[in-house]
Amino acid sequence: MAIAPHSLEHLSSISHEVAAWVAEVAQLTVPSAVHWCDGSDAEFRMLQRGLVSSGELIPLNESAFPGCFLYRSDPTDVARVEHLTFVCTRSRDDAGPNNLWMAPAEAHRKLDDLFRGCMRGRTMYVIAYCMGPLDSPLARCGVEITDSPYVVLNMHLMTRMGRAALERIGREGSFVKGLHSTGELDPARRFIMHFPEESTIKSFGSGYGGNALLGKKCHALRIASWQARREGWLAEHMLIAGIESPDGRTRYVACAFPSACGKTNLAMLIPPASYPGWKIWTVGDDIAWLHPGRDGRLYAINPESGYFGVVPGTNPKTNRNAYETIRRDTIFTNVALTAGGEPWWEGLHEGQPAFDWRGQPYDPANGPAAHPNSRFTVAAKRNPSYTRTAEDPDGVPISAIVFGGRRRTLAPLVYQARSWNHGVLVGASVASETTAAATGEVGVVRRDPMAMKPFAGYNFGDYWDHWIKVGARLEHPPQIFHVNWFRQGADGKYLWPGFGENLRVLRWMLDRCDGSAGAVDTPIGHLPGPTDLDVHGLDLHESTIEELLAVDRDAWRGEFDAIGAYLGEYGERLPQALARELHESMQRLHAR
Ligand code: SAT
Ligand code: MN
Repeated sequence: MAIAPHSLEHLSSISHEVAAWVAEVAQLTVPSAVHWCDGSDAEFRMLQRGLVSSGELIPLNESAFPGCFLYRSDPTDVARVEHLTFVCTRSRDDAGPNNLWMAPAEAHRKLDDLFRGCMRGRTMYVIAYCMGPLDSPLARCGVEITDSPYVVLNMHLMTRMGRAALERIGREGSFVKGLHSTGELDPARRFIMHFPEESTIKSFGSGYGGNALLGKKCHALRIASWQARREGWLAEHMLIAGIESPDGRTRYVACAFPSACGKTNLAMLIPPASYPGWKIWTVGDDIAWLHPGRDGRLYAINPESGYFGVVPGTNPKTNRNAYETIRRDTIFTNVALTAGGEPWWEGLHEGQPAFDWRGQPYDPANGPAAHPNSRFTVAAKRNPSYTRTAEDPDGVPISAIVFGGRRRTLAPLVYQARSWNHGVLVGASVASETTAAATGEVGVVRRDPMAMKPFAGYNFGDYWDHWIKVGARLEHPPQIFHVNWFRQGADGKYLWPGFGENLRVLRWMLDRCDGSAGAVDTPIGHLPGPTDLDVHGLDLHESTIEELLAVDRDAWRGEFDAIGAYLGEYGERLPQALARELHESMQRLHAR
């Protein structure tokens, strides 16, 4: 078997390390062929054709959805598997109570046993990729080896991959190693292992999303968060959006919400008719790498170049940009199908499903037609609100950081932290109801600090300490806020209209950054006073606005007891500065 990169033969700069690792993996996994991905359109089309002829990809109605395909994953393999995801550091404490841990030697042994001979009769693909613009000093590279052509197609859409990335690795010499095989898709033989000290990922037994597209959560969050701590930056689960106001200024925000809580919708927001002259630009919808800049501000790049977004609920009203983006050149995973060969999902409000996400004739008795975690994969450039600043090697300056969760009660629509360190406490205290993005019960409130619970590659105590240190280096730190779009009334209906109207809340934040908007001081932070938030033209009763902006001291005391107990789990690793912020917040809540 030839393992030399035939198609890239003339490339003199292939790193010896890459070549040696590929040879080592080929020896372990015994593929029948090795394909070095060049990242070209021709390669993309060739792989697409192959998957169509094997029946794994279904071409969708070509006139309504040109260049679009449906992929059905194994029904047991439809979401991230947090209970099978491990951080394998030498010291268990370095992984922290926030991660499942396994000793590196044991994890390697376990996974190598699974990988041994697993690619027999299959092609092994070598995907060199760059997370971030190819010419950015803030970008970092990796190589994913996989036996899944579906993964290769997704990586084509989501990352800058192939020849140029391989060249950069050749120049730099360093890269993250990601080894992936779908194996037999047996949930009992499925593991996602991270070795941050070795910049290595091993993922076996799943072909889905964050389990298998190793550039995404595995590299750009878990491994990168570890690298970032060493190098003095932050790798975060955040969208990045530019907000252009009628005066022509564009200011950037980075927002951390858990999976399936509306990051993509906010990043692609279309201003309501009552906001003429405003425009939202999408820099990223899922991950931000944040670096202190020379001017004392915080700069962000989006390491990805495509979206892996939740499909259900997407329609012209909730997200017109996404709705238009995914009408061409998109891979749909686990959506339903109409009789006319068009994709269908709950919340589309047009057409009828004929086949559900498993490919069975649709019967409402079997549950939703599209899987609740069904996804679209599409290149970012397809998005009408895509901005070239996403390619800026230096990133975009961040004015505000926004944390948020999905909370039926308690958390008000918006509040502002008093300082950077208070903001770190606000982020560390985030709790949210679980969603279909991960396997497990949906709708249970759990602590999800900075929306990073499933993604921080090390001990949260050390992570918060790192946040505090990064803040101390910023002469002009972003203001930090918390939002909750999901507050419900006693009748179970959402109190806030959400979607485009969220711009009203963003506007208050930007005005706070400028010092031009009012606020009232409360024990949890600064909230808009009754006249500070623009609710003009919204059909909202005064009492609803009051409810949205209320701080129930008794309920918050209970919440802070829970936050204190949670932070206490980090023991010695909990930074002093954060313990102090917690103490002061408690004092404010108990003061009369
Ligand atoms: O499956 S992914 O991890 O890529 C998407 C998500 O859960 O945010
Ligand atoms: Mn995500």
